[in-house]
Amino acid sequence: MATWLQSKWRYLFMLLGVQLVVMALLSREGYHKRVSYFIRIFRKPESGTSVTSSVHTRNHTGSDVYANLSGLAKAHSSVEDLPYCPKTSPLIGGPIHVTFPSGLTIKEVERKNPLVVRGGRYRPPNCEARHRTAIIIPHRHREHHLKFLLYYLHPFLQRQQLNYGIYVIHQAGNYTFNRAKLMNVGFREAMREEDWDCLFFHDVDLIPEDDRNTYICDSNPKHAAIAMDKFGYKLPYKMYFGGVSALAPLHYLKMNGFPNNYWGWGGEDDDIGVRVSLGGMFISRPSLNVGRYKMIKHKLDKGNDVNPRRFNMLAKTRQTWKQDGMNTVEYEVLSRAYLPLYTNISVHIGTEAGLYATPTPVKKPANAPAKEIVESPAKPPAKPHEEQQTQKGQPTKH
Ligand code: UD2
Ligand code: MN
Repeated sequence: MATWLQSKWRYLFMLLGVQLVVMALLSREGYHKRVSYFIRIFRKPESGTSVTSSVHTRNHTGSDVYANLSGLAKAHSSVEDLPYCPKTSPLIGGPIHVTFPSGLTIKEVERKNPLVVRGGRYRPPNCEARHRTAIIIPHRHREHHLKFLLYYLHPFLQRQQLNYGIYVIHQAGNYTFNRAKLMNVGFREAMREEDWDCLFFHDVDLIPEDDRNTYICDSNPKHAAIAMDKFGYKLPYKMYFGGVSALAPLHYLKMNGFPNNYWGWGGEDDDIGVRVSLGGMFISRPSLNVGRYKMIKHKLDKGNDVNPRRFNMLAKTRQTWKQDGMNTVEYEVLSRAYLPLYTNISVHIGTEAGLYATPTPVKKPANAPAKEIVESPAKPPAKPHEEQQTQKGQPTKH
C-alpha cells in the first residue's frame, strides 16, 4: 500500500514538474496572459474591489457585462486551425446592468480585459470571427466618459465574438468641435489599418444596454441607438440618426461619407440621415427592446456651441452632399498611439476656412494641449499628403 502511494506521489510530482516546465517555457515565449490564466485557475475566485463588486451586482435590469467571459482563454496557438464562430454567439446574455461607479480606473478596465491587445484589438480565442468591426469614437475632453464606455464596450463586443478594434479620434486644439469630420478621419484611418467590414460610429457617452444589439452591419446603414434613456427609450423622430450608427465601407462611400462642414453642436446627424437616402439606401434599425442605450449625463461642452446655421445647411444637403464629404476631407494626423484599450489618433482638422487658415483669431489656451498631442511642424507643401485630396477644404457658404 505504502509503495503504491509512493509511486502515485512520484507520478503526481513528475506531472507537476512537467507542467511547471511547460509554463516556464510559455512564459518565456511571451504567453503571459495564458500562464496567468492557468495560475488563476488554481487560486480561489477573486474577491474583487469595491468597484467591481458593485458592478458585478446582478439585478432585474440586466446582468453583469463581464459575467460570461471569465472562462475565455487563448486555447489555440495557431490561428489557422480555428473553426468559424457560431452564427449566434453562445456568450450573448441579453440585458446588461449599467451603472457608473465613481472609483473605476482605466487600469481596472485593462485588468478586466486580459485578452484585449495593443491598440484595443481583440479576436475570439476559440473560434474564427465571422465579422470584423471597427468602433470609431469622436472625442475631446471626455476621458471620464471614455473610461466607462471602454469598461462596457470591450466585454460587450467580446460576448458577440467579434474581431474588433476601437479607435478614438481626438480633435486636437481648442477650435469648435466637429463630430462628423472626425468620423471621416476615423473611417479613413481605420480602413488604412485593416479591411474592416463594418464601422460603428459611436458617441463616447452612450452605453449599450443589451448585447443582442449586435455590432455588425446590415445590408443598409444601421441606426443602432434607437432607444435611449434620454428620449424615454423611444425613437425621437423617424429620420433620427444620432448617437450610434453602423455602416459598411461601401455604404459609407456611396453617401460620400459624412459632412465636413458642421462645426459645433447639432444638425450633422440629420444631414447624415438624409445622405443615406440620397445615396439610394434605407435606414435599418434593431428592435426597440434591443437598441437600448444609457447616456452619461452631461452639459454642452466648451468649444461645441450650438451651430446656428444647422437648419440652413440641412436644407441644402441635396445640393452639397457630393461636393463635401469623404472626397474632400483634409486633415493632419498629429499622433497615433496604440494604447492597451484603444488606438488614439490625434488629429488637426482646421477650421471652416481650411486646414491651416485661421478665419477669426482663435484664443490660444494658456495651458498646454492634452498630453498625447504632438504639435508637429507643418509638413513641406511639396510632399502631398495622402489625406489631402484634389479639392481644398471649402469655406462654407452662408
Ligand atoms: C446628440 C447626438 C449626437 C450628435 C449631437 C449633435 C444623441 C444621443 N447624440 O448628442 O450623436 O448628433 O447631438 O452634435 O442624441 N464630443 C466630445 N467632446 C466635445 C463635444 C463632443 O468628445 O467637446 C463627442 C462625444 O463623443 C459626444 C459626441 O461628440 O458623445 C456628441 O456630442 P454631445 O454628447 O455633446 O451631444 P448630445 O449628447 O446632444
Ligand atoms: Mn451626449
